[in-house]
Amino acid sequence: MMADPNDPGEGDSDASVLTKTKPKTDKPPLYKVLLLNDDYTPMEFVVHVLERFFGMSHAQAFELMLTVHKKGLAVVGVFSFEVAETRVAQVMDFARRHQHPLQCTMEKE
Ligand code: TYC
Repeated sequence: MMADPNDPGEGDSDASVLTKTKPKTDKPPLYKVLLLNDDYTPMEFVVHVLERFFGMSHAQAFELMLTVHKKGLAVVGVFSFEVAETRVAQVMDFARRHQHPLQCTMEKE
């Protein structure tokens, strides 16, 4: 016997599917974009990356580059998932095209 195509079956009326209520006020998750130090990427290149992809002034970019150089890493900014993912991809692609080993990653806040 063929199933009646108009019969919703259990799919639409399954009492075992629990309804989860999610408050609309939940803030979207934020992601930190981190820049990592290495021994080879030129300082001026890192400064340029920070100006170009993160809209920093030369002074801000230079200061953050020095923080990464001295401490090993630093948070460049905090963004939505999509923006963080795009910035990381832009930095990694730009570094790769210039054959620098610069690493940029993201992590959930
Ligand atoms: N340590 C690098 C140098 O001495 C400079 C550098 C800074 C590299 C920050 C990466 O994220 C970085 N040339």
